[in-house]
Amino acid sequence: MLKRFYHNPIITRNDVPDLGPHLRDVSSVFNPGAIKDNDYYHLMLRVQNRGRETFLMMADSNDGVQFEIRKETLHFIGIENIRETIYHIYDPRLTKLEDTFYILFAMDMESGCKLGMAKSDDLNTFHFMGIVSKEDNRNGVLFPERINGKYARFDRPNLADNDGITSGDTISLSYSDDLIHWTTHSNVLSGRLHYWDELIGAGPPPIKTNDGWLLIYHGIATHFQSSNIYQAGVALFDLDDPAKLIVRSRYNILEPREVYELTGQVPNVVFPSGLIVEDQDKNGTAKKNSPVKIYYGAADTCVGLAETTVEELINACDL
Ligand code: BMA
Repeated sequence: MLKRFYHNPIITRNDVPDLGPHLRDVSSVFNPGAIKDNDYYHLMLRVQNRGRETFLMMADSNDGVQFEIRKETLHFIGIENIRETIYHIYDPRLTKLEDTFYILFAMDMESGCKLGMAKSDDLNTFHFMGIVSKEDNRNGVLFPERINGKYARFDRPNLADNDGITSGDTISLSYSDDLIHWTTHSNVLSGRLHYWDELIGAGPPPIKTNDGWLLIYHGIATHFQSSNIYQAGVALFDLDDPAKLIVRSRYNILEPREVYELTGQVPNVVFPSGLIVEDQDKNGTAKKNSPVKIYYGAADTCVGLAETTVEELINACDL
């Protein structure tokens, strides 16, 4: 139901500037965070070089389609104080909250995958805030406003069952008073075994609509022998109490179909991670007829753009 931009993919590895040996002829660029500010669109890209090392890079645009990638890699100031080895920092999600840009991202470390958090006032300088999850956790997305005075996020702990087998089939809601210490409030969305979304994780940060908090999430069908299929779906949560699921889509709204989604570093993947609502009211509520741009990683190799409206996304929940 999402409409792919006619000239997809909008960013490929050929667009990544040559920054010397560590960033020359890179392998892939995918899973970007996105934010619009002062009429400018910004992506935070995940770039992998030929050593399969990961870098984050910013890209800017005045139309949301043609991006120019900055000729520098991004550094979270202060992250060098972490003693443990960090292998990869990836899948950033961007939220503007009370005039500050916040970034939640996955950190592959010696002790497993955790959520890291950083902030920026200007999207030029970024400050590491800390590791903000204990257990194996990823796909953290910060709400763009406080809920009943508290900061809120969806996240996706990898829960271990009695046999110690971990599974990412549950999205949780967590609250915090200081953005650093988080407490899980409850599980809000579960995977549906045998169907399109057996394992799940939040996509871009939730958007506020008059009908509720709208969340695009990725679902993974794991019951095919040769490869998992990553798709996108949508769910709606209560505005005052986002622990309450109102409705979720029965069908996916985007699935791998185009060649650049079907083949690549990891085949059969669409992974939405950035979303921009074009029209909001003064309170940050998305207007129903607002165009929506969704940026997604395709096959862990390049960046696609899909377009829709708030209304279409809400309607998709009810199918
Ligand atoms: C997930 C994450 C994503 C990736 C996806 C498909 O588990 O690692 O970053 O895009 O798998 O490989």
